[in-house]
Amino acid sequence: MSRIARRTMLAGGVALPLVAVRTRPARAAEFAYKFANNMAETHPLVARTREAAGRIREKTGGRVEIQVFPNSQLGSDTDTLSQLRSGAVELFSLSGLILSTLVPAASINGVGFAFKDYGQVWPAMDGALGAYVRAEIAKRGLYAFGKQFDNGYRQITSSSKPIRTPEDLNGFKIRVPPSPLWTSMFKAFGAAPTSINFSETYSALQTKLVDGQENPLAIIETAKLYEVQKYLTVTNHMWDGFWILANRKAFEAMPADVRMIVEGEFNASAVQEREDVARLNAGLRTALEGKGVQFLEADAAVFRAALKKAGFYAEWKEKFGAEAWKALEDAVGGLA
Ligand code: X2X
Repeated sequence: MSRIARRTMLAGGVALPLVAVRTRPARAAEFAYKFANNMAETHPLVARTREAAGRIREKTGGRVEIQVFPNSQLGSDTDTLSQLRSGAVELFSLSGLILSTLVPAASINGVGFAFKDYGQVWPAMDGALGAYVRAEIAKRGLYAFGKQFDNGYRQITSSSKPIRTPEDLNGFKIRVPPSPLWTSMFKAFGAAPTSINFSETYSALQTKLVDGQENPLAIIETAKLYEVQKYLTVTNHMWDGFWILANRKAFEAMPADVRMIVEGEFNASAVQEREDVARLNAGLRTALEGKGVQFLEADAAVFRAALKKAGFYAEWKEKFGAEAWKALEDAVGGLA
């Protein structure tokens, strides 16, 4: 109710106490934060994020109100990362590989064929390798929560031809997310990669600006990429996850006990989302085949040998530096 309206009422001699005519909630949240992500509404990351927000509201007695914006509603990943840094967005889940444009070490988990399986992924990312990356993130004014959401093992899709061997990638026009490691990797395969944010990927495939892309099955399904792609090659060429990032000033504006609730609930949701993705994966091949996608098996050893021959591992060992490379090899064994 505006001040003028209130005055009018008083002038009119209405005896209602002011509190009875308030139209806004009794108490606005002390911390009203935005959480951005690039996932379709149907991806488990979105539901788990909303659940975390609900538990946080409850456990903080309404002091913290987190509004979730899926589907790159607040902008592309590149754009949202800028907003996170400026504080226009307070929370954002982002692939470490894209974050590497700001924090170079954050793409370390994307080194081709590094993680044999999830039995290597989670101990590393929840352990020493993840701690190393989080410390690097902290140097850039951002705060990364302890647990990551799973994105998944990435697979190559194509609308133009089946990809069976690294030679099939020769000159292949493929969308990759904006990140030097992705571009380097697909150049090493001999492909012609173009950096495109996820928010533009469906239309880039639909208009044939590019012929292919690579993503985990859960995204190919929930973002409906199967509508514009025909073949899927099971390469498992990289494992990718989403850091849950906070603008550090916004995070530290909350008292310590509130921060603990916020991070604790997001971490709990991240662990549940990992299980959701694992469960989804079990049925996704059949589901996607049912939608007309043709699956092909790839010999990972042949793809890996192609990267090695092109000097990919040597290049990235040099770029990441000895400390980061050791943290990775401690987790997955010798690479180069
Ligand atoms: O941009 C992609 O391909 C996605 C959705 O997997 C990431 O966020 C890295």
